[in-house]
Amino acid sequence: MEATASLLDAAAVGDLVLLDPLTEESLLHALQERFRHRDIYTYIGNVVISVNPYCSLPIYTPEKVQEYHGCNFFAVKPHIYAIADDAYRSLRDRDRDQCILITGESGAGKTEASKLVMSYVAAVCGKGEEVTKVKEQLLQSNPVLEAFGNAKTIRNDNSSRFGKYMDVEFDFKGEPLGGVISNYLLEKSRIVRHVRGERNFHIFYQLLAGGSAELLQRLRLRQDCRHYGYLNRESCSLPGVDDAANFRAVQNAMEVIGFSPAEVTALLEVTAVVLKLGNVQLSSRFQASGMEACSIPEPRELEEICQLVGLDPGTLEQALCSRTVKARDEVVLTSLSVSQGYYGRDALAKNIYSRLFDWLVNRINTSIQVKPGKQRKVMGVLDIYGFEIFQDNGFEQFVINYCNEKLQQIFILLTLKEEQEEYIREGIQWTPVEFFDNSIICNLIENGTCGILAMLDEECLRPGTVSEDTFLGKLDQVCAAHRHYESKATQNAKRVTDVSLPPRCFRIHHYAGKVTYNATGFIEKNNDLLFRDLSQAMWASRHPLLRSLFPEGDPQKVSLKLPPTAGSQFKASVATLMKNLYSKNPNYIRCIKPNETKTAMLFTPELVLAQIRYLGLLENVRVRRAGYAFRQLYGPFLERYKMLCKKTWPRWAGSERTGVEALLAELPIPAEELAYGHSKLFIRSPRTLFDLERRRQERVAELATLIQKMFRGWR
Ligand code: AD9
Ligand code: MG
Repeated sequence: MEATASLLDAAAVGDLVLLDPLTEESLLHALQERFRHRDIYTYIGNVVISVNPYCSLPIYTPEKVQEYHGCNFFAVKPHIYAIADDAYRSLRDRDRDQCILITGESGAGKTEASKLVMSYVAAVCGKGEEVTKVKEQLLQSNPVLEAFGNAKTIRNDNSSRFGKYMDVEFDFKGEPLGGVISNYLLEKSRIVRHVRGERNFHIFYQLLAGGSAELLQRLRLRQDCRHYGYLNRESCSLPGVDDAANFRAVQNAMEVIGFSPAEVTALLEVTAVVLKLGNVQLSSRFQASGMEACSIPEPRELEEICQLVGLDPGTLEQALCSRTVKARDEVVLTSLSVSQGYYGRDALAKNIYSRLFDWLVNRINTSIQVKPGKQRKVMGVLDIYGFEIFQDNGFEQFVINYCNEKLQQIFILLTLKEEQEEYIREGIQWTPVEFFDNSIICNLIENGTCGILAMLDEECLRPGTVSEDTFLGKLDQVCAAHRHYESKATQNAKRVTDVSLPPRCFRIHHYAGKVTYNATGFIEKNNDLLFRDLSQAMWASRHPLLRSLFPEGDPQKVSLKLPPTAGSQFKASVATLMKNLYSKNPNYIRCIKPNETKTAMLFTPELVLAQIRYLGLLENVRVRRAGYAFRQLYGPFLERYKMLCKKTWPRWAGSERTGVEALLAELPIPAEELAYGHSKLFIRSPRTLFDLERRRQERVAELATLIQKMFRGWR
């Protein structure tokens, strides 16, 4: 039992529930010591903390899979395979749907962790031709989604720019049937802009590096990525990354999933359109009326786009350079300025790509979905962006942190629920514990009419001039008294002078810390509008895939209703996700990034400490040992400690439980420290367990000396 094997060396504790004393420092110290010994995994109960080693460790071999297959969770070293195995067996044998929630900041190892879980489960969940095919399809969804949804960022060379939740479905024998993937909030702004040193989504570089001459010609693409305005002109390739080989892997993966050659071609054609849109240059021209207008002086790129997707160049040009406005019964065509034209062009590229990504997820789902009516058990894996606190935090950080706030809420609810259920199962009295309930922060953001998201929507819908200032004014009116909200106005009222807020900012006190959000861009990003002329132009295309991405472009279906805002869509999908997670048995993997430089085996304490806070690990331990810090089945407990009592040593003839009772009755342990459940013993504080362990070690030493003496006597 690794969890208590070396308890007297607190730094090497495999389960932080047993830390004593429990402080941020002791937690940090324990993780650092374990990391120094290359133990990257540590538990908090059945929560796994994973510290990214940034180098390959020999702990994911087929032998390791065997070692953890069917293991006793607490009898082996902490490992991600142990949690995967425990979750899988609980699903298969006890019919409990599972979810695996993976959180952590960018580069902490979430995506790697999700792949390790999936590959472990794939390795142990059945054989046979049909099953192998399903497994292959499920696993091959990764390279495809990573190609289209991941990019190199400063923090991570393979950063997921979308949130992903995948339900894998199993039959009653525990063999996989298929699955469903949901995606959240793709960072589409990356399509048109990325900071120096980062890249656009991998697929563009992969396509240019790996596409055959024939394919590129067909897509009217040039191989040199520096030719494309949306791609990084400085560095197209990445050290250690073979974009061409990855493209072949993506093509192969699509084939395995079941994409037809025509679908792959259509997908790549639309991808090429996005890339080429970035090269459509606009310039200003003066009309006869003297008004400035926008035009496309060099039509080649535009014409090629139109050839690719069956569009009339005149239609696209008009949609890019002008806008139809309805005034009373008249339809007037007004010319756009060059900057408006570029704004529309970029909005179009972002919209095409993000809708294409949604299409891709749906297409994969069509292949892997399970036929209705089949009985199934489900294991969900969530790989989603962690809490973000940057120098400058915008709308994206706001929604990401909202999502994390919800995950923290569900974590507390589920952990407490699980604890409670275990106590009820074991027939032990449950006394509720004090913990920080973050629903007050969730409410501040999502409350129906007076939450921040609702007020933002209201501003977006209001006719007339709306701006971030009016939005902030409204927030101040409604939220001023909220404990977790702070703005210039509330600071003035409360005469807070310590950390002043920059202009146009508000601050939220999240469970993981205070975050200052800059409201600039909130309204535009929440609105996420695409000029109607552009969606109508796309719908006019003869390319079935492109056309299907813009159903609202059908002139017959012109609706006066505004589409749902980005914030309200996100809120709705988070609500669905929470409902889904709440119905399952949760398993947590909390990932930590130990350094900023992606250096192998380097641990920067300040950086880890910040994450211990963001991840709420201390709260995690507190909730976890809310009632009793330690619990174990009577059998293994008696086996380990029976030497401490003459009655139970070397053998106890009665039941395991009476043996444990007899053993503990001999020791000076206060009664309130212990509780006897139906199958398990519960110990309230870690100290009692340490004490038992110390006694055991002393007894082992005594016995060893005794045996030595006996040997000497014999000789
Ligand atoms: V992001 O929020 O998507 O930007 P992730 O997903 O948390 O981020 P990712 O899993 O992509 O991070 O890990 C980043 C890099 O760390 C990987 O590309 C690996 O090089 C490295 N890594 C992560 N986990 C492990 C591991 N268990 N062993 C070795 C690892 N290397
Ligand atoms: Mg990732």
